Amino acid sequence: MSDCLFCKIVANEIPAEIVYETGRTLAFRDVNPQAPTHVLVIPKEHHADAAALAAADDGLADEVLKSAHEVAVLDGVSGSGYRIVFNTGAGAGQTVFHVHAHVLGGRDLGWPPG
Ligand code: DGP
Repeated sequence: MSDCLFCKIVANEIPAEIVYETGRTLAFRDVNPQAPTHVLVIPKEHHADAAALAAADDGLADEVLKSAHEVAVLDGVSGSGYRIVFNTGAGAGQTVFHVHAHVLGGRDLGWPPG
């Protein structure tokens, strides 16, 4: 999508600190980190939110989840515990409508989240 921020990151039109990539996914550091590890994992293909990604039903959601875990391993937080969050819909705080998993770790993570 031409007006999508994260599609522009996939297309290399906007810079990002990329930490992991597969054929169909990309992981890059959040510009406004909320934890020592705060990485966004996206499918390169545009889907607006987690519901749309799930509906695609072609294994892409699995690949995003596997990439999120791989990011936690690469960043050294898989042993201490980490959180994978999909804000889904404006009411849940989603501001960029290209589905993304937040991978958060490296500090104590409270529950419930705000
Ligand atoms: P959400 O609120 O769940 O839609 O999260 C969107 C996240 O995207 C937010 O944590 C900040 C991050 N973000 C917004 N613009 C950019 C950008 O241009 N580059 C990067 N790396 N992250 C961005």
